[in-house]
Amino acid sequence: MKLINHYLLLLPLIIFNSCNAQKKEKNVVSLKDSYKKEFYIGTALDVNQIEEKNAKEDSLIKKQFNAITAENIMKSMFVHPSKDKYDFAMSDKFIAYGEKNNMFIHGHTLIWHSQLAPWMAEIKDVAEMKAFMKNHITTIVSKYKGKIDSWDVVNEALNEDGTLRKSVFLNTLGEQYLVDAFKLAAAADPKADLYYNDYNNEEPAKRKGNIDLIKKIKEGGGKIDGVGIQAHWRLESPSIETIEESILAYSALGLKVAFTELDITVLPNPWDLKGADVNQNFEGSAKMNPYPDKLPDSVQVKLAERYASIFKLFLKHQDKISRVTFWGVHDGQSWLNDWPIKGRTNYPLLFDKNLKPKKAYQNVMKLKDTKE
Ligand code: 9MR
Repeated sequence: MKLINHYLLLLPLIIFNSCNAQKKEKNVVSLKDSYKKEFYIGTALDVNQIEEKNAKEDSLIKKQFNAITAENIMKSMFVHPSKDKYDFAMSDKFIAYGEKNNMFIHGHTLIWHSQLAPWMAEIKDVAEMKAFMKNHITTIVSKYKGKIDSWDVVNEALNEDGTLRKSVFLNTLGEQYLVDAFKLAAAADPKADLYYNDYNNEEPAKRKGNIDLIKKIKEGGGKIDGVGIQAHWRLESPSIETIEESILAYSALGLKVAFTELDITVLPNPWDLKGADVNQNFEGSAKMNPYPDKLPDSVQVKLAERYASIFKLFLKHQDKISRVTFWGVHDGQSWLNDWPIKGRTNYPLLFDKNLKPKKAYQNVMKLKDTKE
């Protein structure tokens, strides 16, 4: 009897606790849920992630992100390794992953001077290059028609001064290759959003070149829907003002703006060092790899503040921004551990190598009212 009485006394507390737990569970939000009204939150996936090799990573990806880009496997050297051979085994898995998880699927990339199959780099003849472009773009875009939501049709066609980069495409077809690429992609899937994607295209000179390029594509009759600013950024640069000017300038052309490969390096860049010899070998240099074991709190805070000011700007212009994609899920997989110097330990993303959310994650989440 006594026991039952005790239980009755405790009952309100038990009910209160369980309601609270439920409430807490409801409030456990993610990046994708917090930003669902503003823009997609994406990540780049490597082969192991596409193949769901690590259950913990997989559940983090599904919980936090609603858009995916293949970090490497859709590049031409992988999907079109020889003239008469396409290999879609991995890209089919990538698409299946996105479909299964109701994710926005971005295609990266159709026409890029880098990671080309060796046979493509050898094309010198105009007719042969035209035939290549038609076959390559039409085959890939048609195969995933209605499945891939947006494409990087052309990637990194500009030099830093805004002029057109010399490439096998420019050398054979001249600047018309840009218009042709967008026309071919639109013909193969009229509903997919078509993007031009580049790095440093928020910087004034390159931005101006990018604007001219977009105008050329439009004047030539190509359909272009958006511009991808890759956003491989640093703690101190580019400035928020420069990024804002770019969002405004590109959207003034009627284009969507996507941040397609966001990460922020916290490591020194040897090319910033006065008098540093570019050809010097920095591998294994302690000065160039200052945080091999742990990121000091002071830098962690700087990174978090940098992410907060960037996302504050993104929120301000959310009506112009379609997607913000991080270039990787966690620090351990980032390409920045190997560039521009191999074998360093970098900390550019929101999750650390053990998949723990960093202070930068908390800051990005804090900007949103997470109780909605
Ligand atoms: O992250 C990618 C890395 O694994 C590859 O080795 C590299 C090869 O060029 O490409 C990296 O991704 C690049 C992207 O495809 C285009 N923009 C720059 C990215 C970082 O280099």
